[in-house]
Amino acid sequence: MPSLPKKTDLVRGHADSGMNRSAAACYNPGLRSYKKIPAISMSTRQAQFERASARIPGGVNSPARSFKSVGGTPLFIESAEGARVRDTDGHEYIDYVGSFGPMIVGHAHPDVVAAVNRAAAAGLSFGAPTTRETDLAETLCERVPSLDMVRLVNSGTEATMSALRLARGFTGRNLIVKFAGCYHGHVDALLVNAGSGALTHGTPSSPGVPPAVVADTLTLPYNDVSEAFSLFQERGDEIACVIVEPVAGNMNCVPPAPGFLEALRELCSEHGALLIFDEVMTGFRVGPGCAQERFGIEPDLTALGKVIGGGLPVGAFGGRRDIMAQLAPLGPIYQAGTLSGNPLATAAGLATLEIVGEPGFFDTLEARTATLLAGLRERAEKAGVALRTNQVGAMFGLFFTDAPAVRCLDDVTACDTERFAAFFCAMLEEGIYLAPSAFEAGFLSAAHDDGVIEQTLEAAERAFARL
Ligand code: KE4
Repeated sequence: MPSLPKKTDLVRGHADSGMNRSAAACYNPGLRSYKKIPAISMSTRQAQFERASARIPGGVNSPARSFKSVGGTPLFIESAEGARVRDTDGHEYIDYVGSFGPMIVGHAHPDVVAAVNRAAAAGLSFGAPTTRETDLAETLCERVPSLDMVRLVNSGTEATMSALRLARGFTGRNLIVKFAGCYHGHVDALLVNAGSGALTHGTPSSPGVPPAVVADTLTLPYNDVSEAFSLFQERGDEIACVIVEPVAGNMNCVPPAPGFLEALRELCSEHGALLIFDEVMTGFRVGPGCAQERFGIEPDLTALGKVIGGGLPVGAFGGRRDIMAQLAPLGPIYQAGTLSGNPLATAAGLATLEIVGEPGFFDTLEARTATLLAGLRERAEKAGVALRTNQVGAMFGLFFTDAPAVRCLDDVTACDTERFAAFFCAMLEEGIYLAPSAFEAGFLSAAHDDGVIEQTLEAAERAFARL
């Protein structure tokens, strides 16, 4: 076992490593401009990354946080508030990652923190039902059009994995249909042509997944109705379910083409397959009733996560009562979880959903997102940089391409990911933290006010000039 650096070594290392990397911008929100400070030694971050990497594969607990595809060392976050995160070097960044979606009301929102503190003081976990779980279940069923019943779990992956099992058990069929570039968590059966980290690291189909497990997983191009139609014509009576991100957010942000979701709904109904909307990312991100309300499509099952936990581990899956009634202990299809419906996580989720339920919440966020993207396009054009943007609600995508549109995985992979990496690094040095991958969507929060958007655009002007 190699001798691991002791904490004291690391601290000393920081002090005298002399390892200076590029100057990191540091800005004081009060100053409306950035104050370049002398080159900051990057060794703190580097030392922390090396320490983490000694015990955690790749130094991260999720590949999406790695800076592998954009270069450099991940930020280690010390704290966050509103629209900003602060790293362990004391640098502040305007944050467009938002924990990859959950932090839509802003970091450390006082109402959410207070709700979690109150819950914590009453006990952390009981392994028994609590009324707060019922409160959350009722809230989700009231707001999400297709939900008659819902089961709470601890992550989006658990939600999609359970929904798949339920669909296969309910229909007695095995075939699953998914779409290239869509990511539904690291479920074995769905790690085929997956998006997000699986795409960023160029391993859309992960080793360790036995061929037999994915033999029943069929992948179609996103937004391609004719391919879906042909598959159903050929094998419709074998298909248990179609699982789709109603707005793809894991090959960066790709909206559904007009008629795409409607076609999937019709095909599933016609052939007795279940339509599963994976709304882990779009849930309470693209509107108060999720994507299914925005697009007027009722899936048979829905997977949720992220926002419904407000930053704590909550996932959920739900849908038609006749399907959900097949779940243990009511029915024979098994699913379980020690911490499912956890008291703190449900407190954070309920407090968050209360805020996003306020009148106009999503209209304001959608308008601000549009303002941000219009400003970015304008400044990119001024700098002679080919930039396309996609937006649905308060999620967006940036694509360095002069193609007329970005509608599927092939369009996304044809974009200039090198230029994205350069833009990411330039923006980071200007104090703006984008998702560290050309295949991840960006997210606004309620704390991204007009001043934050303006600061972002000023930073982008400088960053585009450096590309
Ligand atoms: P989790 O198991 O990470 O909570 O959720 C999996 C999942 C399922 N479905 C969709 C549509 C998702 O976007 C996700 C997770 N999204 C990624 C971001 N692209 C989470 C970030 C990460 O993996 O660290």
